[in-house]
Amino acid sequence: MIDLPHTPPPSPIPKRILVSLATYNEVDNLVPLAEAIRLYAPQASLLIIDDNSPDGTGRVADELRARQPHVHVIHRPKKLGLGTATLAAMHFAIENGFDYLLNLDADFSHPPRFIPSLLAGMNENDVMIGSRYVAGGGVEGEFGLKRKLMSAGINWYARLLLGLQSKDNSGAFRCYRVSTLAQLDLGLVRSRGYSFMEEILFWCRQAGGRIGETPILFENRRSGVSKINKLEVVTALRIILQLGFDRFLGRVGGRNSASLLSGTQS
Ligand SMILES: Nc1nc2c(ncn2[C@@H]2O[C@H](COP(=O)(O)OP(=O)(O)O)[C@@H](O)[C@H]2O)c(=O)[nH]1
Ligand SMILES: [Mg+2]
Repeated sequence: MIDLPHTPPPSPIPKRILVSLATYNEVDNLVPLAEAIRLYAPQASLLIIDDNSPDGTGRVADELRARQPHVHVIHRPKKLGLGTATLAAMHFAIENGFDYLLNLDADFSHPPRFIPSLLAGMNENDVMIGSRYVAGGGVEGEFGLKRKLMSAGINWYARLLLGLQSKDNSGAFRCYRVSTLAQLDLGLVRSRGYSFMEEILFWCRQAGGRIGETPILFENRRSGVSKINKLEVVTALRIILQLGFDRFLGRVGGRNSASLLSGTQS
C-alpha cells in the first residue's frame, strides 16, 4: 500500500471583522470600552462614528486612532442620529471589504464579553442579535418600569407591523454579515434615529437573511446620559407604522438617505 503524505485539513480563512461604535457624548466610556473590545475581539478593527460631540469624544477618538492603527474614525459635523451613524458604519464595512460588522452602544450597556457568542452564531446566521429577550438573556441592575414598558411595547409593535420573528428588535448589539448588507438597497432606509434597528432587520429579512439571537445581559450605561427623547420615540413609532402600512400594501420603498451620510474620515 502506498503511504500518502498527510495533508492537513484546510484551516478556515479568518474573517475580517469591523466593530462599530456610534458616539455622542461618550467621553468617559470610549477608551475603556475600546480596551474591553480589544480583549474579546483582538483581531477586529474598530470604527468610531462621532457627531461632533460637545464633550470632546471626537478628540479622544482621534487620540486612540493616533496610537492604534486598527482604529478608524468618522467625524460628522453635527448630531445626525444613531440610524445614519450605523448606516455610515455599514457603508464603511462594505467599501473596505470586511466580512462581519459588529455594533455595540458606546456606553457599556452591551458588555463586550458577549462578542464571542455573537460571532459564533454567524456560522448559521446572517445577522446575530445580542438579545435581552431569549432564554438566559435579561437586564442587570435597575431598569425603570417606563423603559421596560417602552422596550416591550416597541418590540411588540415592530413584530406586528414588520413581521419580525426575532424577540429583541430594538437593541443595537448585533453582528451583520457584510455580504448580506451589500445586497440591500441602503438608500431605501427611512430611519435616521432609533427605528433604524427595527427597520434594518426588516430589510435583511426581505433579502432572505437568516436572523439569530444569543442571550446577553444588558447593563445600565456606565457614564453620561441617554440621548433618547420623546421626539425620537414618536418618530420611531411613525416610521415603523408607515413601513408596516407600505408592507401591507406591497409598496416598500422610500426616500434616499445618502445625503445624510456625509462626514470626514480620519
Ligand atoms: N454618532 C451618533 N451616536 C449617537 C447618536 N444618538 C445616540 N448615539 C449613540 O448611540 C448609542 C445609544 O444611545 P443611548 O443614548 O445610550 O440610547 P439608549 O441606550 O436607548 O438610552 C450610544 O453609543 C450613543 O452615544 C447620534 O445622533 N449620533
Ligand atoms: Mg444606552
